[in-house]
This record gives sequence, structure tokens and C-alpha cells, in this order.
Amino acid sequence: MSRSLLGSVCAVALAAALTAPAAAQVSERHIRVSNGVNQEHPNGLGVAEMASCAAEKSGGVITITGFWGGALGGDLEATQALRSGTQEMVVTSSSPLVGIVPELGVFDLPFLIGNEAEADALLDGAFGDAMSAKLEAAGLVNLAYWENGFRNTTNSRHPITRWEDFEGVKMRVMQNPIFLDTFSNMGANAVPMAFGEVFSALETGAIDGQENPFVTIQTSKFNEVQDYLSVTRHAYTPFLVLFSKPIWDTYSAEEQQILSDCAVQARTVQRQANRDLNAQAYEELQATGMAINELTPEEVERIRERAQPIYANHAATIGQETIDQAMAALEAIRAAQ
Ligand code: KDG
Repeated sequence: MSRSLLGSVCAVALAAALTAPAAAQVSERHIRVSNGVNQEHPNGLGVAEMASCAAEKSGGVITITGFWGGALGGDLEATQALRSGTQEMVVTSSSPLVGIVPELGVFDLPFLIGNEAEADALLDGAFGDAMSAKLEAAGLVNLAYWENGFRNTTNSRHPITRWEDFEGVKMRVMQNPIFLDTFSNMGANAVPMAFGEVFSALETGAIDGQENPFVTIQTSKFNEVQDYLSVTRHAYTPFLVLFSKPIWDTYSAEEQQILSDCAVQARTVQRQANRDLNAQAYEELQATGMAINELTPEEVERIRERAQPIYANHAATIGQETIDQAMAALEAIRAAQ
């Protein structure tokens, strides 16, 4: 073959190699996923399911390791590490991230979601997809919505039987203006605080109370430093299973598909475990001696009415369009139920 022909053949081959799509491949990936909750929380089962799924689909070369109790930082700190590409994953509540994506505040509006079926339909449908698109624009790939759950109130002063009972109670709230407003509006002395600081603040008496789902109260052992648990179900918080977009963009389409599929497969496991353990936690917390009270439907309605102005107060930051879209989606979900 002449030198010029050989040169042409090499040039064509090189051009083909450079323009060919990256071969679908699965490389060795060691992924760390940060959790603020402890491994006993249903997130432990969710992460285990996601890890075994990824190992099976990748022939063992993709490993996912959970880190617990905020070992890799609190929700917001870990999420910022994803955005900078220095950490792969975090399972975080949406609430601490409203400074990054203000529209997430819609999930913090009191009594927005009424039950788990509504939550699943809203989050797993078009509205959830729209919120995930906003996260991606902020450098965060939301692989799935898992469940933190319906939030209830604990404190060490007295049972909460109606909204006026919050008067003067030092209530820890997530670092989120909507929760701050919701509890201040009921007369509480609302104290924004990262989740990892709550147990010690309760133990020292720096705060009187906090609010979280039963299973978080139990797995974080808040019952050891709280006397009263009042079933308010004042908000439903989703977990976001977030992946760093800067890192995600270096993965092949096949690797991305494995991680997406496994986060969704694990969603079913995590949600069911959360619901089973929430029912179980109620009984077990009562057995530890916590005084649990259910508010009457009339008093829950009074809390809901008291909290109504919170929607208007935060419409400008969340976006009225986002609030309207969520309400319309929920109306359609309820009509179809
Ligand atoms: O990472 C755990 C936290 O996201 C979760 O427990 C948040 O509900 C929460 C709280 O009260 O901070």
C-alpha cells in the first residue's frame, strides 16, 4: 500500500474513532452515599437494595457504600459537595435545599399532602419530574424520591393538643424559612438547626422540642430526651436521592441507566419499610414511656386554618406557578382516587 493511501486510511480510521459514540461500557465505580439519619432508619434498607442492584447489573464493578449519621456532612453540606463534584451521592430531605432550589419549598407548605398515596402520585408523576429538572439545573441529578414521611411533634414540656400549646416552646425546625414561619406563627420560639445537632440540643435543654416522622424519632433515639409525642402530621417531607451532576456527566449512558433503575427499584423497598416501621415505631415509642396524644380532627383543622397564611407568605419565593401546579396535580390525584 502506498504511503499516501496508508495515510488516508489511518486518517479515516482516526476520525471514525474520535467521532464514534462512547462505547456503552461499565467501569469500576466506588460511590459514596451520605445520609443524615442512622443506618437503622429505612434508608439503610434502601441503600442496601440500591447497592446490591447496582452490583448485580454491573457485574460487581459498581459499588455503593452508605455513610450514616451525617458522617460525610449534614444535608446541605453534603449536597454542596455533590454540586462541586467532590462527592457522588446524598439522600437528603428537600427542606434544607430551598436556598439552592427555592421551588422545593412547596413540599414544606403545611398540610399540602394528605396521605402516602397522594405523595407517591405527586412525586412520581409530572410534578416530581418538573422539580427534578430544576435540581438538575442546579448541578444535582435526582434519581428518585424516597420517603421521609409525615412529621409529628415531640417536646419535653407538655402535650400539644391545639396550636396555642406551642406558645413559648423552643422548637427546633429544619433550616428552612417555611418551617420557621409555620411554627413561629403558632407562637413557638422556632430555632433553625441542622439535623445532626438536634439530639444533643434536646439533651442539654437548649431546645424543648422538634418535629419528625415516628421512625426518625425512634431511630435517632429522640424518645430518650423527649417526654411528649403529639400526632400532628403537619407536613410530608420527601427524601431526594441525589447524584452529583459533574460526576454523572463523566459516566456512560449504561452506567447512568443502572444507577437510575436501581434507585427506583430501591424506592419501593424504602417506602414500604418506612411505612411498616412508622406503624411499628408508634407502638414501640409508646412502650418506652413517651406520652403520645392524637389531636382531635377539630384541633387539627384549627392548626390547618392557623397555617393557611403560610402559603401566601412564601408564594413569592416558592413561585405561585409552582404552588398552583402542585395544587392542580393534587386535585387531579384526589379526583382519580
Ligand atoms: O439526612 C437526614 C435528614 O435529611 C432528615 O432527617 C431531615 O427530617 C429531617 C430533619 O428534621 O432535619
